[in-house]
Amino acid sequence: MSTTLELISFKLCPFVQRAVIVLKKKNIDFDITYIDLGNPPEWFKEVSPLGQVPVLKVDGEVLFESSVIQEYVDEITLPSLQPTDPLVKAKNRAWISFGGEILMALHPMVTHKDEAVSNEKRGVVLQKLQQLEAVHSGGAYFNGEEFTMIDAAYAPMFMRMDFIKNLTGIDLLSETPKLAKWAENLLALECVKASVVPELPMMYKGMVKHMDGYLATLLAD
Ligand SMILES: N[C@@H](CCC(=O)N[C@@H](CS)C(=O)NCC(=O)O)C(=O)O
Repeated sequence: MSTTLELISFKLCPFVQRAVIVLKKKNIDFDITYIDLGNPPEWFKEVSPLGQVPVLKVDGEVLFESSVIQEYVDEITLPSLQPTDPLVKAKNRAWISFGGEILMALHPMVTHKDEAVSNEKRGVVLQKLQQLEAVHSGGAYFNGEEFTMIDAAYAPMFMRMDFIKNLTGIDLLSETPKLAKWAENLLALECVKASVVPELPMMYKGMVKHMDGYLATLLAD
């Protein structure tokens, strides 16, 4: 493939990780440029329409939004990670978007200083996980025994839930056995393990400490 791909990343970002998993799964060569979202460089403000990562530069052209990047990366190489049935594919897209909402509730659960607000967000996360459990196939992956795009989209969320469990003892998947098994399967995959920097668990803990929210009070040390 002669197309040049450059992914603009922030090491802690789960949305960037969605794109990286697809790139790794499909063995596509790409460059990665890390920025500090707390202090983004001027060039990033010009390049990223929403000021967000991920951004994928394709021969200099800008793509943004993790799901769009995932789909583009999938479409330029075979075999596709998308389900072939258009209805299944469309429903998966909707549930991928739903996963973004869970991630959005997870962040304030981790970082909010107020215990009541953090617990309320935990309730939102748990309720959404129940909804997800209800539509999961019960197989190794979301749709069954085959890894598809939606699996790449959810793995970063499960990785963060695993960090939270290890750091605080809060097991968000204890009431959703299908999701717990799915998470275990995803986190064991090479394309998932290789999608983050090795120091991510330490960085995540550092972020929890730095944000100094309610969850920081639950850290083991
Ligand atoms: N809907 C976007 C969400 C991306 C997103 O929220 N990225 C965060 C980092 S994890 C970000 O860039 N935040 C900076 C900001 O919003 O100013 C996607 O799926 O790509």
